[in-house]
Amino acid sequence: MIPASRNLPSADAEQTPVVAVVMGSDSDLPTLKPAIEALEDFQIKVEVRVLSAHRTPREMICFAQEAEAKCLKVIIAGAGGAAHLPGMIASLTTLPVIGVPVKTKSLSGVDSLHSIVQMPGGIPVATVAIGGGLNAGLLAAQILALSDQNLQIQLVSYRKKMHDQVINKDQKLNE
Ligand code: RP5
Repeated sequence: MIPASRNLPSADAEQTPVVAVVMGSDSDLPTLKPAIEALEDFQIKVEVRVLSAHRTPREMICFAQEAEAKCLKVIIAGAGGAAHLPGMIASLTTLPVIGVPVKTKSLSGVDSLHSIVQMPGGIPVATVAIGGGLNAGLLAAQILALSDQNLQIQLVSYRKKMHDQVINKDQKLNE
């Protein structure tokens, strides 16, 4: 069944976040900030939440269960250490979940990476690199661009800018 909130009038729809950036602790914010900033640069409305799979499990479940009805389209979830937050959220929704392994002091984030990337078959989490907040934001934008031509154009222009920067640097080295 299509949730009633999907039929929002367009003014309200513009105000409704379509991507959620969730982190296990506010200490994860520096890692997730590039995702938030990239999405905002593309004028994508973002909901930012601190929700812990082990410290606030009920709130996390509530968020994941309500995500689709709230018209969210993609969830980015970052956590460190025994980083079960992205997988737990993915188990409660069929929205695409992008996992961001947060770098840790003791194991440099390899623990986070393994926790997030090694999901058993059936419940996928699209995992980016350790500390890969920027790519998580860009991947979320690319998913949204599948049904948003204006966003697709912006992404092409973002890539062109990157391309031109490399060409300029290459030319300068050979001047
Ligand atoms: C995880 O534990 C969080 O995602 C964070 O990366 C890590 C440490 O949390 P704090 O002790 O900084 O709150 O749940």
